[in-house]
Amino acid sequence: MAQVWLVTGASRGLGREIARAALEAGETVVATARSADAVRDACGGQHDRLHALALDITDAEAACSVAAETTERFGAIDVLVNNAGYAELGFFETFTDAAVRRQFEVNLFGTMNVARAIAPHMRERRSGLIVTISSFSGLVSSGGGAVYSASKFAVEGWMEGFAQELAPLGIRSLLVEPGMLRTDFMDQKSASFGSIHIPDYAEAVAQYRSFVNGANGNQPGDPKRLAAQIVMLASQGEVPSRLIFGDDARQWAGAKVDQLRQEIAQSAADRG
Ligand code: NJP
Repeated sequence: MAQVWLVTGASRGLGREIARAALEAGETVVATARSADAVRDACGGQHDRLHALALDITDAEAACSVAAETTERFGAIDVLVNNAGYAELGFFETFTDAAVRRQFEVNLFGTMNVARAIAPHMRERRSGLIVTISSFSGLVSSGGGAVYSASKFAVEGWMEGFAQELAPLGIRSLLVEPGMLRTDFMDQKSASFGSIHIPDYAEAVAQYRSFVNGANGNQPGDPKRLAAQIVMLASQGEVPSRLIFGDDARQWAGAKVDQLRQEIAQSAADRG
């Protein structure tokens, strides 16, 4: 029997590919983004198993309405893909407080809003899968990515614990850490950049901006491949707790683990 998927951020990028891949696999897909029309256009027009709804994930009430509408219409939500997100790119001190808060409002609190709206329906049925699109930047941070990483580290910490709370109730969780994917993520359509000019950082910021401009559209990761892998994993009884997607993500994550091991050993040695 077809499963019911609910995907956030399905108007573009990875969310669109996940919605399309789930449709191709025969599932019923409730695909959302801030404009339902944009979602419909992105995911294949008038497909009879596609239901496009407007959802700004920062609106907790709207998330509850989408969850209620979906369960009333289809009886269940089998798979939630908490995918919507964006990046504030640049050096920390070049961001206003409002920009940093906006980053958390979407990537952390928005993602929590959707999980909070849907988890009760999954708990009631003692069944469901929550796929959370985090990032390699949720495991590793670097200059220029401090604010985005802070929001994704928070997603990792929240979901790593929440997954353990859900597991005894029959709800499975998958945290996904993609490397750099060819989507709109680094484009001005999606990304925001620090607006405060600080001469001490000017040269480094200029270099960072030119890295982002060069990388935009040339990222190594194929969102279609990741989408196919997520749909395949969701069809299995057991899902891993993490999917680290792409050679780049696996290298960065591995280097972080090596560095932590060295620091743990050094800390033990320093204790004497
Ligand atoms: O980005 P993009 P991706 N409420 O810009 C939606 C993570 N990630 O597909 O603007 C509801 O093509 C937006 O919809 P709208 C990344 O952090 C990426 O790459 O309303 N939706 C659009 O559909 C994010 O969590 C890379 O039309 C909101 C979508 O989000 C996920 O992958 C690497 C919204 C963004 O599409 C998907 O990003 C990585 C809101 N308030 C992790 N704000 C990468 N691409 O390199 C935005 O490690 N959206």
